[in-house]
Parts: sequence; C-alpha cells; structure tokens
Amino acid sequence: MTIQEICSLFDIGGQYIDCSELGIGNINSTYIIDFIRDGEQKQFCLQRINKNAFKNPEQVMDNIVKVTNYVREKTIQKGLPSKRFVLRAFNALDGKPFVVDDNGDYWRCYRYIRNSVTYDSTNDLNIIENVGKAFGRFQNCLDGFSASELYITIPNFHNTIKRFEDFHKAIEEDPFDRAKKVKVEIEKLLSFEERATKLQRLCDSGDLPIRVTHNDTKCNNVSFDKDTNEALAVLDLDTVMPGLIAHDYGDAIRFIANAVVEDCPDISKVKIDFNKYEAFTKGFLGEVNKSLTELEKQTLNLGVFTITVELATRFLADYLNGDKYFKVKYPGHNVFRTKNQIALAEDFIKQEEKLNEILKKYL
Ligand code: GN1
Ligand code: MG
Repeated sequence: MTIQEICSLFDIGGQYIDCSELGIGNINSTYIIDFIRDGEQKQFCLQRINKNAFKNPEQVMDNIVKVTNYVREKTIQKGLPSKRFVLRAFNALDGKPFVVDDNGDYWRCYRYIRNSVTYDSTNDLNIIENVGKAFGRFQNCLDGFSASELYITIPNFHNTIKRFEDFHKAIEEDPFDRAKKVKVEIEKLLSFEERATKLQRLCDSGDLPIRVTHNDTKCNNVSFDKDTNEALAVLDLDTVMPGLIAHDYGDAIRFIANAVVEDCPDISKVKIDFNKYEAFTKGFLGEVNKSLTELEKQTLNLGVFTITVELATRFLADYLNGDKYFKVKYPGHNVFRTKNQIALAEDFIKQEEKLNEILKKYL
C-alpha cells in the first residue's frame, strides 16, 4: 500500500499532497504528510510501528491513548494549551487509533504540532534545561495514573539483569561469528556488570517506588516552539510503562550530557559535559524533586551509569545477532554506538564525585 492509501484510511479528511520521510529514530519509521483541509495546508505525522520491537502494536496504541488522554486533562487543568502540549493520535475510519496495511504493519497518525521543532542534539543550555522541565512535568502529570492500567509493551525493557542475560546469550551463540572482532568491548562491558545491575537488584528488593515512566528520555523526544524554544509536548510514548525515576534521569543524561551524539565515531570526544549535566538536572529536579524518596535521590546517578551500560550491551548484542533491532546506517554502526557508550560510562566513573556534587545542589 502507498503512503497515500494508508493516509486515506485515517479519519482526517482533506486532500493528500505529499510526504517526506524523517530520518529520526532507531526503531519506527516516521513520515511528515502534507494535507489540505478546509482550504488550509496542514501537516500530520505518520508512523509505522516496528513489529520486531513492539510485538503487540495494538497494546502500544492502547497505552498511548490512555496516557495522552490523562495528560491532556491534567494540562487543561493547569490552564495550558493542550493542543501544543499533548500529542493527539487520530482515529482510523473504523474508530481504532491505528491502521493495519496489507503487510500486517501497523500505522498511526498524530497531529503535527504547528511551528514546532525537535533537537537531535544541542549545546544550548536553556533548551537542555527545558528538556529536563518537560520530562519532569510529564512525570508529575502521571503521578496519579495507575501503572496497572498499562500493558507492558516490551517486557523487562530496563531490567538490566535481564539485558545482561541477553548479552551473555548473544556472546555464547555468536551466530555471525563476530564476537572475536569486539573482544575488548565485551570484556569491558562484563567488567561493568556487577555495578550496572545494582539498581535492578534494589528494584527487585522492593525498596524503590515503581512509577509510570517514559523510558526513552532522549532530547529529541521533546518538541519545542520554533520561535520561543518553549518546551511543548513530550513525544515517542511507545515505552511509557512502569519503571524507575533513575531510568528516566539516567537515559536523559546519557543522551543529552554527552559532549557528542551517541553514535559519534570519534570516541576521543565522548565525555560528560558538566554544564549540560547541570542544566538538565536543574530542569528535571525542579519539577520532580519534591516527590522523590531518599533512596530514589541516592540512585539518580547510578541510573546514569546503569542505562549507559545497559544500552551498550543492547547495541553490542544486536551487532552480534546480526543488526536486527536498531536501524544501522553502515556496517559496524552498532559497534561505534557501543564504544561511544562505553567511553561515556568510563568518563562517568572518573567524574562521579563531581557529578554527585552538582546533583546535590538540586536535591
Ligand atoms: C531507541 O525509538 P528511539 O530511536 O527513540 C530505543 C531506546 C534507545 C534508543 C537509543 C523501543 O529509541 O531504548 O535508548 O533507541 N527504543 C526502543 O538511541 O528500543
Ligand atoms: Mg523510541
């Protein structure tokens, strides 16, 4: 089916003009659709949900509709314009929030937030602080939302113990005979295992509150007003699930406070930028600090190390298994991603005291 045919199955009316693929995201495929409706040119965001990552796209959409409806109500209560602050998924003509094409692939369509942008990376500390505020606000909005209402769209998504098990299995099976090429990286990651799984052990012992978390807090998952750089809606809600606050904090820091992008092949440039670290921390904790338990506060930086190492094991396991999960742009892309995250985890260990000092200012 063509993109135009898929669009015609959504209840959006108007006349299709054009589409362009956005090269963002390692999992789903995203297209911007130009439409004319009521004489006005409009844009929508069409996405194909990756069935390999999300085994049950209907449950993903059920979660998203529930979460966005809830956040929309909270946003309206706060007197904020919900059209700009909350994603809205269109229904298909059959009333469902998705369309299934001839291949059995699932598509969804969001309203495009007018005059908005996302940043794949930025050095602007004001934007970084606003990313922190946006994810913090999102977390606050979902405070009263019961986690039991959500499907687990990817089981054990941030269960780092389980992620290490998958990593061990990939090394053992080594189906593409690649392990010998990445011995150094394998050794390094295994040396991190004890420390990187500590957060999960704390979680398993029941000492940390389970919240509804975003679980993919990259800075390009927040939209901004093009003119004012005000943070608007939080995007990419596929992995909103029960989780730990340290996962969201850690994932955001590992992405936004890295001096370079997460797949920069020049590993010598990878390091934690203290100013970026501080800007995000200020924005995020300004919103959530009041609701955190003492142990949650103590585990925030452990979350940075944990998620960085966890993602490195995911990238490397994917390389060993034949690059089937994350989209790769060139052979060995997943290896550079791995090296980059390992370098970041090593810098974290070096700078930990200084990071703890900065963090303390906002706790
Ligand atoms: C994937 O969808 P995207 O590109 O924002 C991945 C995240 C990783 C991220 C690394 C469902 O996120 O867990 O942190 O790549 N999402 C899924 O860039 O696996
Ligand atoms: Mg995602």
